[in-house]
Amino acid sequence: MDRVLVTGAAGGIGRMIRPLLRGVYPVIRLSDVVAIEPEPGEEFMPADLADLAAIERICAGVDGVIHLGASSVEDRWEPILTNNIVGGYNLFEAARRQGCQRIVFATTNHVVGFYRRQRTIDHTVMPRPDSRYGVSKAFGEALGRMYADKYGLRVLNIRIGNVAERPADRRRLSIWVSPRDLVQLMRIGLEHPDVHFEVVYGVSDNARAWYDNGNAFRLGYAPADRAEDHASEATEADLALAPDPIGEQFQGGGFCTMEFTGDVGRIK
Ligand code: 15L
Repeated sequence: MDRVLVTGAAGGIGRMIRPLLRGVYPVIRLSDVVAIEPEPGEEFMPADLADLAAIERICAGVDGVIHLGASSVEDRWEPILTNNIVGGYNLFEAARRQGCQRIVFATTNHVVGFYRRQRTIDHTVMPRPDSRYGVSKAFGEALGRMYADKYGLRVLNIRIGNVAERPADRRRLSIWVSPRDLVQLMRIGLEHPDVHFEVVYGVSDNARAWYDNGNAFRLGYAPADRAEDHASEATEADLALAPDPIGEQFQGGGFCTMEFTGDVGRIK
C-alpha cells in the first residue's frame, strides 16, 4: 500500500484515526468537502461524494480506501440518499474504474440495531436496520458484496459500534471501540491476504458485547482495549440520561426509539 485514501477525513472518526495512520503507509490522501490542513505524510484533495467525476479523481493512484464519508447518524431521507446511497455507489464505482483493489467500508451497528440485547449476533445475521441511516449502510454492505463478487475488489465491512477514547455510557460498554483497535481492523482490511468480502464488528475487547466477533479474530484481530476497565464511569453516566423504555430493549438504543410506533412486542 503506497497511497491510502480516507474519505470523510474531517469527521469525528477521521480526526481520531489520522494520527494513528500517519507513517503506517507512505501517503495518506485525505478527502472531505471541508478543508483539512495536511500534516507530513498526508495530502488533501477536496471532493463531494455526490460528484462521481470528483470521486474518480481522488481514487486515482490509490491502493486502498477507508470510506468514512457519509451521514453518520439518523437524518431526513434526502441527505442519507445523497451522501450514503449515491455517495456509496460513487465511491465503489470510482474505485473500480481507477483500479483500486481494497475498500474498508465504515458501516454501523445500526444495520443490526433491532436485535434485542439478549441476543448475541455474529457477522452472518440478517440485517435488521433501526433507521434510514442503518438501511443506507446495509445498502453499502450489499454494494461491497457486488463489487467483490463481480469485479474482484477486496472489501472489509466494519460494523462500528461507537468510537471514542472511552465508553460514554452503559450501552457503549457493549459496543465501544477505541481508535487504536479500530485502526487495527482497518489495517486488516487493507493488508490481509485473504480478504474477499468480510463483515466484522468494530468493537474492542468488551465483556458485555452483543457480538460474536469470531470473524474478526479469525482474521487476526487482537483488540488491545477493554470497555470493562471504564465500567464504573460509564454506568454512572447513565444516571444523567432520560429513561428510554424502547431503546433499552434493543442493541441500536435510541435509534430504535426515534419515530417508533405501535407494539414493541412484535419485535422478537
Ligand atoms: C453510529 O453509527 C454513529 O455514527 C455514532 O455517532 C453513534 O451514534 C453510534 O452509532 C452508536 O450507536 O452509539
